[in-house]
Amino acid sequence: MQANEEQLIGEFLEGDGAAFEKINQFMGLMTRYDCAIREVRTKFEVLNEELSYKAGRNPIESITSRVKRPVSVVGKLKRLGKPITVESISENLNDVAGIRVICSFIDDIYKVAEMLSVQDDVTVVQVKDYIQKPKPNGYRSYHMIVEIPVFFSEGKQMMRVEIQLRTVAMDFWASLEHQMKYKKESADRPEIAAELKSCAETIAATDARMLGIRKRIESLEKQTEGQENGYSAIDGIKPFPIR
Ligand code: 0O2
Repeated sequence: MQANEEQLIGEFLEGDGAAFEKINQFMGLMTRYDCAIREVRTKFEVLNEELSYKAGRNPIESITSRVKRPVSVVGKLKRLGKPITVESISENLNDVAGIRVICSFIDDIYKVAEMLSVQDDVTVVQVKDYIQKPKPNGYRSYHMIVEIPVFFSEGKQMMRVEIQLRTVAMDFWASLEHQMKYKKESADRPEIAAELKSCAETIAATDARMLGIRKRIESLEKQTEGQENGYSAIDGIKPFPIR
């Protein structure tokens, strides 16, 4: 926080030192969550870079992130019946730091999730696979809560980050569905909910078909490559080169 911001808040609180201290602690915690996001984002960027070099395509299309807004943090603590304190935030909330990883294909989601999980500074706290088991409304995504160490000036702190992995198509559905939730009166109507669910299923089927197409192309490329090298690449088994 900039010095003039501190001054402004101090003036706003009319010299209430205790409240000012709490705001300072809150801002400090939010900054630490922001740093945790950067650490996890870098891990995904590194994986994307390496996999793109190895496979000639990017498994990750884009990454977005956010630190939960103060009003949402307080709202969630209230909903959970937990104390509204700075300590309570890190004790009770897993999704203050959130990162969304948009992948090209369904198998990319599982590939990058697995590659992150096996890193020895990453602890997977929770996984919710809404791809294998979609929500009743049709929502699909792969959710993980991970804990990672972040090194600050006063030492190491374990920070939790919520990761949502989904395909471009799943993201398209979730973003529009999220927008329409705000128009509550129409979103609650069963025929609209059914239409939205049907769209989610069409999208899931399209995702599966796109993956099928990519796999067919890859297998054709392997065959051609094999023939060029004098190999026959049937079922991935490479016999001795034909002389
Ligand atoms: P925002 O603004 O995206 O942060 P919990 O976090 O455990 O208390 P829940 O619902 O059990 O609550 O967690 P879950 O299932 O892991 O979902 C958390 C996040 O997933 C939500 O965050 C949404 O971002 C997304 N999500 C879950 N279900 C849906 C859905 O049906 N539609 C859409 N569009 N997104 C969904 P927040 O906190 O709700 O909001």
